[in-house]
Amino acid sequence: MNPSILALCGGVGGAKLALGLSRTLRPDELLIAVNTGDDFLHLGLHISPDLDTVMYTLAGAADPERGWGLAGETWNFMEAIARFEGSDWFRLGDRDLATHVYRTRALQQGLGLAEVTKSLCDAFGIAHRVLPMTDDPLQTIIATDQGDLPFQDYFVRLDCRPRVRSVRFNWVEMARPHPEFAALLNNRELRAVILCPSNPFLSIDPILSLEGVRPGLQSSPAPVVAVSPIVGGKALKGPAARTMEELGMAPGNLAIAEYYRDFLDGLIIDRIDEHEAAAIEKLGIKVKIVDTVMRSMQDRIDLAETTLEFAIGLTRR
Ligand code: FO1
Repeated sequence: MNPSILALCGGVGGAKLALGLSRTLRPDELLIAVNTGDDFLHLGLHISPDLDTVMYTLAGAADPERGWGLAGETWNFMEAIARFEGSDWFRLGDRDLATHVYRTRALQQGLGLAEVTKSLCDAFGIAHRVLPMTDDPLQTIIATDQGDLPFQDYFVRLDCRPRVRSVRFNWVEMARPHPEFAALLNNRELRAVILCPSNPFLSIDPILSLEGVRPGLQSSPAPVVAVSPIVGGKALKGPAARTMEELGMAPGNLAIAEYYRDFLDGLIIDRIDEHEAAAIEKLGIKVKIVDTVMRSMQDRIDLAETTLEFAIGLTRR
């Protein structure tokens, strides 16, 4: 395997584009590096929400309404565990449970997260390479007006209600990007890097914070293109726009472009945000204006094709 396209991805929003990319590129052409800052131990199980979401989405097995978890899920385990106070805020479906049990046991037996993810992908019939950003522990912590919260406590248990003051990544000094991810980032044959439409501060930033990743993006000969998760000043999914406000930024594509400006060559924004294009281009970042809302499978494929064409056509600054 010698992929030439690298995608960085978080959960539900990003996974839609990852699916489009997987329908556009051969398995040997694409590597998807996935955020693991949301991972946590819950009820004794190692949960990797973004890896699960990308995996289930690529397998065509994700629940289409929620975007996370499996379609056709049943919730007997959840109903049973709800008897024990405080155990049911994070919903694990009966079938989904098998993934977490398998992963937890394999990790306990000494396998790395990437190896376990490969076995899970094989079992789900996914030929494309889905890789955790790191095999090492790294935990996204949201500092809020209600104290420091691990990601899932902030996101699911408290439904993003606490005001975000800052975000940090525990153990980032010790964590290393997965060697396959690091090698591709530094490979001169790399043709493009795509930042999927995931939350820049909560889902992409953990990946960028790993040693060598941001410098690698700056010095790579491959163009780097992001698809914005913000449409009309709002996030399509999740709290990205609110997070931006709470972190003191104006929620919009310009602030995202500024945040990525040290390595970004191109930003894809929605037609509704066309008015932002000129200010973004002033930063030296090319803008492509398209429909970024992915409703159908064809939308996912079209956006993936447009993104690849745009990226490969760009020259690095
Ligand atoms: N998201 C929710 O909003 N509520 C849940 O109960 C929930 C359970 C869950 C279980 C397994 C899994 O892989 C993902 C799950 N998610 C749930 C999604 C997840 O917490 C978030 O979408 C991501 O962490 C954000 O990228």
